[in-house]
Amino acid sequence: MDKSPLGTCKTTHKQLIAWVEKQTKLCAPDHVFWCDGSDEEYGSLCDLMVRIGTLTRLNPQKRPGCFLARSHPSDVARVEERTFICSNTREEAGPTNNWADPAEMKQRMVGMFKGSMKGRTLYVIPFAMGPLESPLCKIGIQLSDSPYVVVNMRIMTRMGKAVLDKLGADGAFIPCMHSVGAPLAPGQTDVSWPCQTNPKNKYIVHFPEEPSIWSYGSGYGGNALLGKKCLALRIASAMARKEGWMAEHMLILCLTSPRGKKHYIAAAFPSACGKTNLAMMQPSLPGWQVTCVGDDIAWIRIGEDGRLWAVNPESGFFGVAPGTSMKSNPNAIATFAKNSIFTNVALTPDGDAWWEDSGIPAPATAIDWEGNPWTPDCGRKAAHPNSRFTAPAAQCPVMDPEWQNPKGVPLSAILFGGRRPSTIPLVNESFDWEHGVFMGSSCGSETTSAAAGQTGVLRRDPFAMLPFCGYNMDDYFAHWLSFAQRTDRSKLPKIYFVNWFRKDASGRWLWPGYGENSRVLKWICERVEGTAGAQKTPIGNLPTAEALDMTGLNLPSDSLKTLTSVDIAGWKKEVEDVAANAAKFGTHFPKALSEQLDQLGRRLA
Ligand code: SAT
Ligand code: MN
Repeated sequence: MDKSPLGTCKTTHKQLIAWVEKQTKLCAPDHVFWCDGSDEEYGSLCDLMVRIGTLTRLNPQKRPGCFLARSHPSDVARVEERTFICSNTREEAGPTNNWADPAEMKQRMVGMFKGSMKGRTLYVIPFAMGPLESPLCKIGIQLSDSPYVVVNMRIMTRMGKAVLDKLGADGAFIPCMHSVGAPLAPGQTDVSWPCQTNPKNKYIVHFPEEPSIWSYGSGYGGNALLGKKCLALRIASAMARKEGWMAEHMLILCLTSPRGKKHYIAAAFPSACGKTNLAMMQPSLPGWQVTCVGDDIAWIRIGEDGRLWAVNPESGFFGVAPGTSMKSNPNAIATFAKNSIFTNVALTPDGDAWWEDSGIPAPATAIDWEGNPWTPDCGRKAAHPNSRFTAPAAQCPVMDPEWQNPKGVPLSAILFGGRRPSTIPLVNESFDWEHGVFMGSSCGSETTSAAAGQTGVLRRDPFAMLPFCGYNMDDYFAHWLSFAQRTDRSKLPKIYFVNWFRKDASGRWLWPGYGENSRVLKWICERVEGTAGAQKTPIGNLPTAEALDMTGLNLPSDSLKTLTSVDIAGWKKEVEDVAANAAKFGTHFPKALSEQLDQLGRRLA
């Protein structure tokens, strides 16, 4: 067999070449393919995957350039119990991360990767997180035996030749190892979605000290597209702490008023809580406009002017399909109309993608996400609840003109939120930075299908970073608090807690959400400008009845009252729950946050 490298990409980077050679010996693939990131390469890899059954081409009349992938039924979400932060000590990983001794884990990983790519091709994927000219840009090289990963990385990151060019002969890169863990014996026929089917054999491992990433056994989403959660959040958060910036699980949007005034807002919500919908929302308020900078990750640093500036390190969207409709997110619908990859959605008889709550009536028959015949009355979902679209950001009709600005965009406000059916008001403004950091630290949400495990139970997810913080969460809180000393605090964005998911006693939504959330964003921007009214309450500043623009929305006045008042009894319980959760943190949980909790308790008494 000819084992000379495939692909056209060239590098003079000796250390990179040596590393690829070393890992090739370890993984023993049949071929090595250096990815250049070109259209041709993308197209031929998609063709290859159509031939081997990994992808199904969707009807080009309906969805040009689009494909459907069906994963193995055991490989549908991130696996948090199998995710490890291997810092030098357990203490550095902190009480909320799985820790393993780095030397032992490295040895185990080397053992698992030995021969893991037999019968397959090892793809060398050079990728950049952040615009290449940005001071925050980080380069990774992912080695993967999954062509599905290559084409998804091409959409989600800046990938290929330009990255090797930027790296030059001696630039720094973060090594990212990935194998689906399914070597082929000679003559063995492949399956359409190779992976390790036993969850115990999956490993998503981070070595923040090196730094490096080793992911084994899964081909799905955040487990396998290593630029995203692994590099841009877990590894980056650890780097950011050392270097004085922040890597956050946040969307970034710009709200423009009818008079043309712009405010950039970053918002942290746990996975599958509507970040993508908010990031590219179509405001219901006439004349107001939302433009999108990013939908999942924000890298934030202090600019020369003392303000916080945010960059989206990604270049695509990996969004949840079910629930995405013309009503919930018309701009996403336009974004994935072409050149997109759908994973674990249903296939209609006319060759299109379909999912629950798409606003499109269910087809009379379909092929479900597992590849089985499906009818609307069969009692099963056609699409997996965590089925996804991968779509290029550049195709979003409302991308902000500054979305690739290497400097980023200046933040006026930061939002935290989650799915909270009771107690938490529609919007709550923090009194100051420390109170805002406390809000972020007590963030909680009902669990969703984005992670394996039970859904619909309240889980505290501080800053929506619990699964994504690459170091001790106590130190992470302290890092956030430190920004009040790192810059002039009057330059810091104002912090808010929002909740679109409040329900009444009979379980009905109290707030219509989606485009109507622009009313809340408008109030926030007017607060930043100092023109909107608020009432000071024990929990924070809430909008007064007149301050929220409710024109054109027929919301029962009872609902508005519930959404904007303080449920004292509920909040007392909330304080107890937050206190119980704070007790789970470690020995260096910042005193400033315990004080915030005490003060809140006293204000409610
Ligand atoms: O981590 S994924 O990229 O699979 C999606 C998410 O959980 O936000
Ligand atoms: Mn996310």
